[in-house]
Order: sequence, then structure tokens, then C-alpha cells
Amino acid sequence: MSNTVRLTMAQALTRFLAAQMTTIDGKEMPIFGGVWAIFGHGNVAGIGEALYQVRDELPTYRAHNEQAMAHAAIAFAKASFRQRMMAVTSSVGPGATNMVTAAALAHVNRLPLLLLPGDVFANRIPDPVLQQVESFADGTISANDCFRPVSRYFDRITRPEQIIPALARAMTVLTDPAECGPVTLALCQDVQAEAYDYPESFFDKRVWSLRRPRPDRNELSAAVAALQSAKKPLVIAGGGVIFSQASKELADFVEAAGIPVCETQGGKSSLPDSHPLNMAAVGVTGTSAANRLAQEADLIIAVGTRLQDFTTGSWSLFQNSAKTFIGLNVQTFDAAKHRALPLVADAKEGLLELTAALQGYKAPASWTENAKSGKAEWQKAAAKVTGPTNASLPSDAQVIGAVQRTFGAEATVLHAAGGLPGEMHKLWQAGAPGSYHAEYGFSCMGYEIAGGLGAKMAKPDDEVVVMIGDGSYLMLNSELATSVMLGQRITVVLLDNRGYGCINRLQMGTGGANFNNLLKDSKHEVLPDIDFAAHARSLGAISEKVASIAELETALARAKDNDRTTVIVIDTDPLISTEEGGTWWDVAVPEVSQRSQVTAARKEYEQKLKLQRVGD
Ligand SMILES: Cc1ncc(C[n+]2csc(CCOP(=O)(O)OP(=O)(O)O)c2C)c(N)n1
Ligand SMILES: [Mg+2]
Repeated sequence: MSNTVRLTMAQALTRFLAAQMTTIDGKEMPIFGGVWAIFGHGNVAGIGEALYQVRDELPTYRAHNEQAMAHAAIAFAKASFRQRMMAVTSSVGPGATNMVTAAALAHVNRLPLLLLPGDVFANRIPDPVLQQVESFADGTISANDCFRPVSRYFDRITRPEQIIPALARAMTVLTDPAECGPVTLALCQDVQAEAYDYPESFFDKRVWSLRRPRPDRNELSAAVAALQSAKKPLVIAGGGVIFSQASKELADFVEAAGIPVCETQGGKSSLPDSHPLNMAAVGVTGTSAANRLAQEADLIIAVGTRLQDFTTGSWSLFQNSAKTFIGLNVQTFDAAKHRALPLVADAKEGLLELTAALQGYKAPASWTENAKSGKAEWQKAAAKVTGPTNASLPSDAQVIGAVQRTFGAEATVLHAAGGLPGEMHKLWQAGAPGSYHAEYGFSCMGYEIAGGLGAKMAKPDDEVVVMIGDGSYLMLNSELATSVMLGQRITVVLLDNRGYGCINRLQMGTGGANFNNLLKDSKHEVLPDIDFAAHARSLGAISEKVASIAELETALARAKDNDRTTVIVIDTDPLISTEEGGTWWDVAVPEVSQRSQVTAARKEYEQKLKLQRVGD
């Protein structure tokens, strides 16, 4: 009989979490950077008491919105290359369902996140408890069932000993590079407080390390054979390159073979922007250099990418009918997409073995040179749109130029939704791997500020610059106050174009009337004139509104010396986006309409649909 210790389920859970470790750069540290918590009747007495017991080893952080807490946790994991993570606990009911969007975000982005919502009483005696969603047809359903489709592992803990296998499964999922995503353990309120004699071995320290599966021999031979006959090879670097920290191996591989690289939103900063073979962004928000190559490529090595529509131009970009894809991916689901030759492996290991097996292969010099001249051409076009200006309403691109000039490539820049992701993908000149932090899997408005806070907690020595539109800011800004409270200093650049600028442009592009996007085009009695600087100040941040790009640069330089979070607001033009580069994106246009502009847009749309490579 092993020794046991009598604890509540919640105490066992928190003690277990505190004992899970990882090693980063040779240094052992807790794998959980902390637990975000907003308490209610569903967790304060159980989990709340248990978190207090371990507050020194496993810190608890209080914030203002459950979704935002989960955003911070997700950004922490992303900025830690998935090697560290955080947990989030909420009460039963609204606190829990507030986290569902964030769970979906972590699911799409393949990021580890441990969600610990309170749940209804397992004994069901007091039913319905406050905030209980009652199903007339199914006694086992609670609000937390919403998490099932957006969790990689879901469990409801209805007996205290169930936490033992549930946590074992949770850790396996959270630390698996292929399965990685949100885990939801719904904790019945009465069971949180119930005691059990847990084996002491359950709380033994455990050190987790990143698994790096190596390629299958047959898959490797097939990939090598395909590569050896390639005349126009191209690498797409996705988020998997960043998570695997495979930048050096990627550089070695492409330098040896003279293969140009392009990057997805998740994969941007795989190579520094300055690398001569880095054509930078690909797809709908891509550079002309990358997209020209993508159109012609006969062999595309897709490394660590989900190949979402923004990357493939809704599957219209890769126009060479003789092309082959190699899917180098740790997840089989992704590796075989679009009839790719799968090469299931960790990016770093896969690239190492490809490099070794390819000894002597070189892409035709004309292809590599063609790539480099395309890059030079793009850089000229990009410099033009990002350069200094006196315009009273600058473009997003001009604001990006100002941030780049003041913070350089060293800062970690973060964005998620609106017009910024497209402009940033095209124009930001990234530095070190991970310094470009885009949440563009779910592109969730409101990720930005809480995400900036989480990224800063993961990288305390880095300058974290959050780029955000007025729409995203208004949706979820409350963790500005938390960043001040926790002394986690971030710089927020708020681009106020008075509405949902990018959707307004999309509406115009699909023939729609200007309707319900910009504030001025929306039903109103009073046109809002929101003082964002005053709002940010009221939450404790240092803030100012600037009137020009020159003032923005001075304010940004000052922000570096500020002792707390700074918000800088600038008015921008809602109608301008960068014309250069890019490719088609499939947004369905109505087949019939009273508006002639819609009918015309439909005609054009039908032409574009012909470019889609159905079944390819
Ligand atoms: C939670 C959420 N709701 C809706 C959308 C759809 N959407 C994408 S961008 C956008 C407008 C964003 O406005 P703003 O932050 O001001 O950026 P702008 O488009 O003006 O650059 C909307 C509504 C979304 N991505 N996320
Ligand atoms: Mg806006």
C-alpha cells in the first residue's frame, strides 16, 4: 500500500499542477506559469481555497473577464513556444461560457490551455442552482457541455478520484505537439470540496519535455525523391516552425538548396525578414515576391502549416498544374491535406533529416535569383507605403512604418483582428522567431490587450507592442487595468478609424452599400466621439492621443521609458489598405440582388472561382 494524503479534489488538483515542471534552456521551471481566476459560487470555496494553499508555487492572478483571462493564458503559451502554459478557472454558468470563445481560439491555433470551470452539483440535490442551465431532456447536460466541440479533451469530474486519470490525460494532451489544444475539466462544485485519500506518488514532481517525432523512412524517401526532381521548389513556413523552434534548421535547409521561403501569419518570423531567401508573407495578405513564386512553384514544402484559406488564396494561388505538396507536419491531419506527400514529423527533426538526405541538391540558380529580385522589388513597394507622411489621416501601413522605425525588429508585436493583420503580415519586418505574434487562426477581436499581457508575462525582458483597432479595443480592453495592477508594462498603439474599417472595405469590395460597419454608416442618434486616451487613463494606463506620424514616433520613443502600460491613440483613414501584393480571397457574393454593384461583383466573383483548384 502506498502512502496516501487526505485532500479535497480541488486541493489535489492544485497540488498536482504545482508539481508539473518543464526544462527551458537547461533551467527547470514550473510548466504552469499560474492560474487566472475569477471566483463565484462555483469555485470560490473549492478551487479558491485550494489555490490559496499553493499560492507561492502556483500564483493566482485575478482579472476582469474570463475570456480575456484565457486570452492571456493562450498568448503566454504561444510566446513560450508551447513549452509553458497557464490554467484558467471560472465559476459555473456565465463565467464558464465566457471562456468558450477563447477555447475555440486555442483549439484553432493548436495552443495548450487548461480550463477549469466550476460545474453544477454532482449530487443534484439543490438543483437548479444559481446559473444552472436546465435541459428538459438530459440530466447530464450543463452549460459546460459547450466546451466539448472546442476542447481537445473534455471531462466532468463527478467523483474526487476521477481527477487522477483526468489530469494524466490532460497533461498528455497539453504537452503533445500534435494533439495540443484546450483541455476542459469541468469541476462539480460539491466534488471540488470532497475529500479522498490520494496516493502521495500522484504529487511527485514530473518534468515534461517537448516530444520531437522523427520522420518515417518511407515518407522521407518519397519526399526526397520529389524534391530531387523539383525545378521550382518553395517552402511555406507555418506556426509549426516557430513552435518547434526550427528556424536554424530551416535556414540551413534552404540555404544549402537555394530554396526560397514564404511565411504564413503563424509562421512569420521563422526567418528574419532580412534573410535573402525570405520572401515573407504568402497568400491573401502576401507579398508580390512570395505570391509570384507560389503561382509557379512545382514543389511546395508546407512546414507546420494548416494551409488555411488566407495562405492558399482560398486554394487558387498555386497555379502550376504539375505541382506537388510535401506536408511536413507533426499532425497527420495537416500533413496529408491537398493530396500532399505526408512527412509526419517535428519540423526541426524533419528539416534536419531532409537536409541530410538531400546532400548536393540545388534548386536551379535562375529560380533562386528570380526570387531574390522579386524580393528587392517588393521591398521598394513596401518602403513606399510605410514611409513617413504628413497626412492628417495616415494609413495603417504608415502607422506600422512608425512603429517599425521606433521599436525595430527587437520588440514583440502582437495583433489579431481588423485591417491590421493583413497590413502587418505584408509589411512588418520581423526579427527573432516569435517576435511576430499574430492570432490569425481565429482572428478574434479582443485578443489583443489580454494577449499582450500574457505575452509580456512569458517574455518579461521584451518590449511588447500591441497593435489594435478601435473596434477590437471597445470589445475587450479591461485587462489594461490588470496589466497596470500586475506591473506588466506593454505599449498599445490604437488605430482609430471610427469603425470596422476592414469589413467596410470588404463590404464595398463585394458590391455592398456602406452599411453598419463605420460608425457614421450605422443607425445612430448621436455620432460617437470616443475619447480613447481618457478611457485608457481611467484604467490606470499612461495615455495620449497623437495628431501625426511624427508625433506618434516621439510618443513611442517616450513610451519605452514609461513605468507602466502606455496607450497611444492615432486617428487613421478607414478606406486605405495596401494595394501591392495580395491575392484573391473567396468571400461569397450574392447571386441575385437589387443592387447593380452586387451583380457586377458577382460576375467578377464567378470569374475568380474558376481559379480554384477543385480536388487538387
Ligand atoms: C469577436 C469577433 N467578432 C467579429 C469579427 C469580424 N470582424 C473582423 S475585423 C472586424 C472589425 C474590426 O474593427 P477594428 O478593430 O476597428 O479594426 P479595423 O477593421 O477598423 O481595422 C470585425 C467585425 C471578429 N473577427 N471577431
Ligand atoms: Mg476600426
